Amino acid sequence: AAPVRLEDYRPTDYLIDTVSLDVRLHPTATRILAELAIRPNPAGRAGAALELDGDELELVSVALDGGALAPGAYEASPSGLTLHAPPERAFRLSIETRVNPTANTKLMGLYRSSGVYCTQCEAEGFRRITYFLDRPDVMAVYTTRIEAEEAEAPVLLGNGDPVERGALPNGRHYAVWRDPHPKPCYLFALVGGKLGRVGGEIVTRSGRKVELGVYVEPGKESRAGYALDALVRSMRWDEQAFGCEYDLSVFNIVAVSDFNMGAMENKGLNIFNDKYVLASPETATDADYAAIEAIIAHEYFHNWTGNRITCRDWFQLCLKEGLTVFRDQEFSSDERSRPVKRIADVRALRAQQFAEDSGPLAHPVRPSVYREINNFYTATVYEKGAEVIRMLKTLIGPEAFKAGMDLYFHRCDGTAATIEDFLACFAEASGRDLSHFSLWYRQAGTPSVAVRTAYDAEDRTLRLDFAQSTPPTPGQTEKEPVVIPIRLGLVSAQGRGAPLKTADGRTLEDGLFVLDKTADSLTLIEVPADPVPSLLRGFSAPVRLEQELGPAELLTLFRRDEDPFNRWQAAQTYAMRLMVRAVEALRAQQPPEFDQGFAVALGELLAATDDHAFAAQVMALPSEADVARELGREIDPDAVLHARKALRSFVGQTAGDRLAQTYSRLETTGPYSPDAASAGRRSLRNAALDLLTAGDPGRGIPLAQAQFASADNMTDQIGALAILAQHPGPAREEALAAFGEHFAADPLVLDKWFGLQAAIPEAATLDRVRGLMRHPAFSLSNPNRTRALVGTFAMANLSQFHRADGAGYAFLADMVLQLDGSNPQLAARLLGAFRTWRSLEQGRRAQAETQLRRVAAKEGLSPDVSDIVTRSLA
Ligand code: BAL
Ligand code: ZN
Repeated sequence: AAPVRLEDYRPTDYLIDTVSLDVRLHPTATRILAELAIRPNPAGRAGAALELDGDELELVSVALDGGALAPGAYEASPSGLTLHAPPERAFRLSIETRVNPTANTKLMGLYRSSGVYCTQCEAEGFRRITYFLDRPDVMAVYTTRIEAEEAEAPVLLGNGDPVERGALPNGRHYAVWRDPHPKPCYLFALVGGKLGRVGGEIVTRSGRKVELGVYVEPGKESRAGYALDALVRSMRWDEQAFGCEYDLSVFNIVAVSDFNMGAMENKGLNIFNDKYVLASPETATDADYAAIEAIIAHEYFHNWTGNRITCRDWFQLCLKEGLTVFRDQEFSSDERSRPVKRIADVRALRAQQFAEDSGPLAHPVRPSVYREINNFYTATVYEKGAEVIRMLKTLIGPEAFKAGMDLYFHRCDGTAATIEDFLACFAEASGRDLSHFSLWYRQAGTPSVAVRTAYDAEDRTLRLDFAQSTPPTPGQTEKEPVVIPIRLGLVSAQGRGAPLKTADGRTLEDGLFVLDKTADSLTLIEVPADPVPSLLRGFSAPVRLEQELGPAELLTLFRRDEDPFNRWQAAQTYAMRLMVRAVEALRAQQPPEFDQGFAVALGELLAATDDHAFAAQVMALPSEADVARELGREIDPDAVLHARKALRSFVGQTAGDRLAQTYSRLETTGPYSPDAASAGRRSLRNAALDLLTAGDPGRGIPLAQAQFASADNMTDQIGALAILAQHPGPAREEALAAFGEHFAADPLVLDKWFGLQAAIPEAATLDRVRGLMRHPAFSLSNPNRTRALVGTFAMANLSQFHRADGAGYAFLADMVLQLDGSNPQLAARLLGAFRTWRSLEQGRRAQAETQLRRVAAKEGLSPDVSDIVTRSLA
């Protein structure tokens, strides 16, 4: 496909004001009658042909203002419908198409998932239902009539408010839904099927009564309560935090089991991957509960940031996604622990976005060109997009940020907007020029900030010299300095934070220093002796910080920094250094050696803290992928695995007694509750057992076995199983077999079982994964199952995917090629596991390249896979 470029944007030649759909559901031959009210766009070209998008469509009939079209007046194919000379006035176009939902394995457009009809239209799925101007700046009011056999689909749901429903002859029935809010077609949805419902009600702040429904597979209603609760809290929070009120009389969520993404924000009818709806103590972990809460909130928040205000074109995807991620992060921070949420978000940002940004798939938060838009639902657009919003708030302050958001909601409501429209609101509200700041949207790559500090004991001044640089990324060899807000403070060995006075007599407001040049410096005066600069507090910018701190200084920050994020960061940096040194030792055939500083400080923390979730985050050492990224080049994943194992074992031994005490001290009784405090307690207890077992398997394995056998909740049960899985032997195999058997009929739990085995860092894992593909419960047609087994192996098992013999790469290439024919979006996602291939040592690099070239050479690749493989090899 030809590349689409931001600079080529122009308005459509026609507008579509209303869409009336009549959908007659049938498993293999669904008919869609669409009536479109079309008129020439004053901003478009007069007299132009009308070119409607289509994708694998079968045209049954087309009529203009109720009359048949002459054969030469139009041209139709599965991928488009063109009217050569449409009227130069408003007209009505009636189109009938036929589609096969059962054969739709791409899961885009209208498809069936376990017998339930559902739709996915973002980004370009509506064109798989009817011919349309399938782009977000075409906004229309939709009325949808859905008809089906009542026995097959007793529940019929659409966007907006329900208008009418009734019985029809021959066991059929229908429902009519009307959405009064103009929307782009990517927000269209319908659902039909046998579904159970959990309902609720909310009255909005202006008194609107809203009926809430969460629809799930019949029999699973008892697992839908938490999602409903999270929805109610999200709706309240958005009113209070952002002044956003819901605008229809009904809000429905439907959970389906085959879904390419996490969830979708269709207007008034969110459709979810059931993984992010269904939860019970016995089947969902604390992490699942937290993810459900965050994603329910995220999709709901889109009602304003995405739906009321949508995107002009797909280049503006971050306008809705980055902003909505920022909003869901704030919601979770308010509902749970803010520092712990920040730490978890930064971990994920570094793992996903930093990895993406340093490889061949790097792109700006707002890309300027794409070949396949489905490949841009990325960590950069979402997570870095959210970081850019966070920086904006830091730079202009919370009041101006709020005023900017209010202005945005007021000014852009009902429009398809751009990043420029968005930033203009904040420039106006704050009185600031944000043109330099906007570079964050255009420039890819993770900036590095190097800091040198010099303390003058006589003058009591501290000089900090900052320098920033951004490495080249595909298509952007030259980089400019960006605006980097650096929150900072000083920590002394005594623990008191010193005031921040600058040489010109100012106090540094909120500890904020803005680095907007290639190099700049800051001199602080009246600084007491021994200060340790605590920089980038709260991770105030998505950059790599290069700061020369010794072990004693890191421990000072770890013990005394008032900023919890930097306390955690100091511990991570300490552990990272130990592992990097261990990798170097192992590659030089030397045994790794560790000092006790980290383990001792960890022991102190465990003895003193009552913030269990925070302590658990400290105990989770940087991952193998984190270490690999830190090394940056010539990576040997086996050395990384062994270095990390050695450190975990060393810490487990050194702090063994303290870990054992922590484990027994935190035992809980009473019923399971998913609240943050209880979850924090469980996470620390499991982290303690994990490290204890790493240090002394003889001590830890029996404890893990006992916990596995007695746990009354999935967090503790899978926590124990994950520990056992790290240690080969009968204890592991017995526990895995028992778990697999017990949960054989529970797909979401079985996914955990598949995933856990795919993550075992041992040479036999690839064979185990191959064996599991023959398991009766395995199917490549279910995205969750495929992601659990194949995705976990490729994305979360560094040493085994990157086996020296290349067998991991060959396996993934086989999977990608096999999946490309049925579900190209999923295939392209999996292929993304190669994104770090150039940073590997030479042997693996060559093996990875061989497999990428094998994929690239295949005839008839989908645009999705072709795009990823081409960029990966460029
Ligand atoms: N819009 C796609 C799913 C999401 O980000 O909410
Ligand atoms: Zn979203």
